[in-house]
Amino acid sequence: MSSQFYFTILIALATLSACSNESGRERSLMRMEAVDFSQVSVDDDFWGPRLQRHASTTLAVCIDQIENQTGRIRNFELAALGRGEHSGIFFDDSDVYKALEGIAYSLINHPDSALERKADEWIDKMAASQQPDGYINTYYVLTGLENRWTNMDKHEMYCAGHMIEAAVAYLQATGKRKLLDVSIRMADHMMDTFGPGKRHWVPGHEEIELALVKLSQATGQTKYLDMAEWLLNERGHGHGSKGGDGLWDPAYYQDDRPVREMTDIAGHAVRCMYLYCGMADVAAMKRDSGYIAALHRLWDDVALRNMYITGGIGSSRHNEGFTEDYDLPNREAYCETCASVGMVMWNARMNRLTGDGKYIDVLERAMYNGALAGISLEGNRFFYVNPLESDGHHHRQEWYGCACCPSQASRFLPSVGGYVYGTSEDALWVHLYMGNTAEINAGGRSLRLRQSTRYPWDGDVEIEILSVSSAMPGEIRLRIPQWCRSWTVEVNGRRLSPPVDKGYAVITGLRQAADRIRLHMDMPVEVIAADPRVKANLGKRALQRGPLVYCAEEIDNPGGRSSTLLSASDSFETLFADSILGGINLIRTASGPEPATFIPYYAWDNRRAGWMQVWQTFSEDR
Ligand code: FUB
Ligand code: ZN
Repeated sequence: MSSQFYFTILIALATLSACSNESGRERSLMRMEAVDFSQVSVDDDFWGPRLQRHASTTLAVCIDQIENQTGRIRNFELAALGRGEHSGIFFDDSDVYKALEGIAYSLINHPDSALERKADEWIDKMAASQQPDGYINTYYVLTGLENRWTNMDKHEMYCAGHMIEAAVAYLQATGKRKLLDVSIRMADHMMDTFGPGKRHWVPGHEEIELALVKLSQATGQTKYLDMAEWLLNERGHGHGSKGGDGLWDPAYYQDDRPVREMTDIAGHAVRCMYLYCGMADVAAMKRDSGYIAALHRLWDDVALRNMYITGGIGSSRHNEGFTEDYDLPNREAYCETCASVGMVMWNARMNRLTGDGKYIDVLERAMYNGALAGISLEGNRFFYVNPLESDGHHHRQEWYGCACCPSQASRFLPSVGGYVYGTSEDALWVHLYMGNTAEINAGGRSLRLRQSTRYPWDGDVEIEILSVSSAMPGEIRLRIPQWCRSWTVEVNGRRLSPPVDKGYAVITGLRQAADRIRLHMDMPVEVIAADPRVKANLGKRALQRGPLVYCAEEIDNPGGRSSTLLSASDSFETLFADSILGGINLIRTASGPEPATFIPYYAWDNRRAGWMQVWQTFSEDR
């Protein structure tokens, strides 16, 4: 199911009864609530070591880069003094906020008082740099406050949005609200300056919209939600197009038409993702079916015509975004890490709006492939661009001049626990399979459960209800991934045949703590053909097993690229190799004279440099 490959095509435009622009805010349209990262402690053999390395290595790399190798913290110190030279790019503050958000998530699984002190120290410096009127942005404080709010492209609201996200995460993780108070003052400053009857404004890089919704939820103040909606509705009316640097047309900024009229993804990929997240959040709270209809159109355009098999998006380096439908070159693919993380964020929201598992299928694809490839196995190097083919010269780096992707990886990895579960009135939703203990407080009930699994290496999952404060939820909904063709489920050893609703097996009749659910999903190697309109993949096939897309690397295939040829008569064997790449399931062709070897795409470029390719030449017979 994507533009780049065939699977079952699911186009299910939800029909919504809510009226456009209805003002009632009594109830969100979201079909379910996410279970916050702070309630889920992830500890399995796949994610556990990654989260550990994130805490021990990734954050240390980011902190070192932010404090010592670059002047990002110095910018805050100078801005607090009100004098000095700004260093770096005008939106570098955002990397500090994103790393801080990553620290907040990390503190849940890895409490660390020294790290928390570091975060508090950063927050003190941020707060000290805030201007008396609430404005905060080191670039303009140090280069001339008189120029602030004159150029839509200068990311002032983007930086503010990342600050708000960090503030909300840090409050959830630690209970400390100093940065939240700073954020409130900045949000109030923005609302004093812009809004109905005040100045027009179109943020050139979205992010503030979703952040204002978070701020609204954290403070209970609907005015921030209203501001998010106002900003979304500013787009497409000519208010922003004169403010940029003149390099790009309005479509690059998603400012060429009102958001509710959008039909096709266009322009810069990360901006699109953050925009769609903001639209979904506002639509849910405002019960706006116009936004939701636009999101469904956009989702089809992304998932069916513009997405790589890795869940990556954005084929063009030129605009860090889109060209035309089905233009999905492999070697030149841009697939920015931030955009894959954006796909995770947006699809989580679409799932919450609709209760449809197809969004988690895309989320999982982006999470395990496009996004996870963005960070090295040791956690100390990052990809910005994620091609699906390389001649051996594309490598992760410790940092980038524009460091949006390293800081994105630093907040994405430890946030994965927040995508595992959802709750609705009388149901617990299990979206993703990863080992964790969760303490879920929702609907007046507190539920403790343990999920155990070797996923993504096999498809066996056990969920044990450890305790429940009152009656069990009426339903437990287990996602049956789209890649899975055959599965079974047992409760307390008894095989069930539950109904499946929009990709979820609906288990009812659970009564008590100690109830145990076992899900088995067959996980064979799948040979995937691209949509024939993707010229780059004509005559090629890719391998996928469970949620993981596989690739061939030179080091495992010394016979050269031609040795990875796939044919219709191939059979495959899988082999868990615990000494390779941190422990992976290899795939080998079990037929043909010279077996070819394939590794998960996320793990490429962690050994000796060499060529890599996801799509292999295919012939009907060998
Ligand atoms: O402009 C901020 C971030 O830097 C964007 O999201 C990335 O694409 C990179 O350009
Ligand atoms: Zn990035």
